[in-house]
Amino acid sequence: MTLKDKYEGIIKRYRGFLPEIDDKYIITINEGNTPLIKARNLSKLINTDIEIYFKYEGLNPTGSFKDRGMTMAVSKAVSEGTKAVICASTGNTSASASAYAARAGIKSFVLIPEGKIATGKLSQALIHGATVIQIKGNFDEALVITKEIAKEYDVTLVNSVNPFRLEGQKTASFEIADELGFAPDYHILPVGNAGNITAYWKGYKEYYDAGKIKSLPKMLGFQAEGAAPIVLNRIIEKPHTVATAIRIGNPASWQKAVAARDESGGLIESVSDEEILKAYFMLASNEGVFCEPASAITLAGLIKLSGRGFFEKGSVCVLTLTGHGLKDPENAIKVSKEPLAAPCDKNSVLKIMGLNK
Ligand code: AN7
Repeated sequence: MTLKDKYEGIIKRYRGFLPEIDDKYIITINEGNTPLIKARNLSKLINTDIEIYFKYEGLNPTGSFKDRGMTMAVSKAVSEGTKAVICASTGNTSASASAYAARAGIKSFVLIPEGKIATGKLSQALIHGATVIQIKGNFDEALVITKEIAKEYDVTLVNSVNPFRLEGQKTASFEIADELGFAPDYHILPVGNAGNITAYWKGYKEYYDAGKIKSLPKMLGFQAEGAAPIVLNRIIEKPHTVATAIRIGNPASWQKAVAARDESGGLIESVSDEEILKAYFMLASNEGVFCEPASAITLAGLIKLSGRGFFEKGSVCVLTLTGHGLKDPENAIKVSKEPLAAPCDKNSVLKIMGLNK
């Protein structure tokens, strides 16, 4: 590969499908181009005859899919002379916004719900130099404050209500279609603020209109039972779930997600925290793929649907694993066996290994 062909992020790769941004304003950390991993052991384990692929978005520069949207939103903000960005976040948006702002040399302000974001994400916002403001409230309340500030002051809102965010995020659909050579039959996503499912559906439709794919997937979204406003069709004032990334009770892209569901002939349903954690452990321990609990909801959803005979034999099903497991090590340790302790000698270790004769 020559330097000319070097991968430089989603804006350059998918320029023809994105709002125009002059090269000199592009802020990229080479996001995107994430692996599409075929499941090796899971189909058998859950007794299904569908083909399962993981779009492993945890391998983006800040460890989540948010980077695809953030390169667009921050580049656009920089092109307009913005000096600061602001977001409310359950964690990943704040990690991404602060990293892209650091790279752009502008300020970032992030509002997060106190005590309810995974440690890895908090460490990211802090080390990238954001002004981190923990509020005694939830994400939905933080978003209201954030939107008001962005309206009244000279700071750019980079939550997914910023349309450039969704533009960037839709490129994941392009990558999947480019790699498979066709669109999957089903695409499963976690639904929090509902931006990503909206973006993926937009991406698939644009590729279809451009003649790049000949069919469209059915979009299948999943919310956690304690934070399932779209499923229950009402705002949840006090959302709760172990999957803190999607602890959201009033999604900003609510109607757009409903449209993606209905236009595609898909569904949005919920699963319990118990099902989420079971899928989380199953994925890591059987496929070697470590994602955060919110991402594992996709597998929990697949298992639920598969159990009631939802999928036709041979269907191709892509699951977006939205964030890396290392963001939330506490949950990983909680669902796993405890490490074993041994005195510092070989025989004791062999005994624990079951190899003592
Ligand atoms: C790992 O970071 O809302 O439905 O503020 O971090 O597009 O909101 C994160 C959301 C799924 C849900 N998986 O996506 C935030 C934030 C992970 C996430 C979602 C999020 P949307």
